Amino acid sequence: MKPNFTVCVEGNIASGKTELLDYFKKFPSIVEICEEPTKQWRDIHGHNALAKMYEDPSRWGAIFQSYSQLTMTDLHTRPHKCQVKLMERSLYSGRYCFIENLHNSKVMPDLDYVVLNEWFNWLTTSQNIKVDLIVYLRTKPEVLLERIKNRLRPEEQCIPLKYLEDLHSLHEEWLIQKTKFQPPAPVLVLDANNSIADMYKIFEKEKSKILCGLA
Ligand code: DGT
Repeated sequence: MKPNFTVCVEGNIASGKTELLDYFKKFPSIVEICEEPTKQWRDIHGHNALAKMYEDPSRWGAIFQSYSQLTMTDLHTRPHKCQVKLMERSLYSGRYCFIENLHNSKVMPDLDYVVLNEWFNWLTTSQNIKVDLIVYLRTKPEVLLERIKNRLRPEEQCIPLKYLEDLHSLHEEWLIQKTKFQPPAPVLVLDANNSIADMYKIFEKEKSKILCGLA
């Protein structure tokens, strides 16, 4: 057993990452939960960067991704409080899924893309961004759209199916096909199309793998 084990939960928008983190809150002596810093993204000195990014991604996409990289790096580099650090997403999904998608869809100019990429390369090589396991919550885009409609987060109500399909393809290319980008750690794939009750059963079954045999 490595003394400090970092697990990143990855998956498209509304794939159930929060439910997985909630399930593992019942092991507080073993697991430290690092939620995605969406609160910071919604209120940076009074500005809602997340809402701006959805309203006008060509204007605000790069600055949003820049702030997202900063806040994720902060989470990655915080010293471990427990043996397992369980993180919601990572610097990697920001770069390989979200930044890549903004650029592929011609919303992000080449210059913004290459500068963000330079930052990403520097951060991942010079900082302690260690990942030991990725848990991929694999979900059909149609299922995600239904969940997004039902949870009624104001920023997300404009999300079309195409956006979820594009992000889905990028998660698949990165974590399943492993073509353009390599995952930074082994990948455990969970079928996340199920109801919350069934997802909890899956988390129970897989908990030992996710916690490196500690529970
Ligand atoms: P969950 O628990 O699986 O339902 O997870 P969510 O949907 O609460 O969390 P997540 O990470 O999929 O995204 C929260 C919101 O932030 C969602 O509207 C997508 C957006 N978001 C997260 N990371 C990025 C990013 O790097 N770039 C962009 N453009 N948006 C992002």
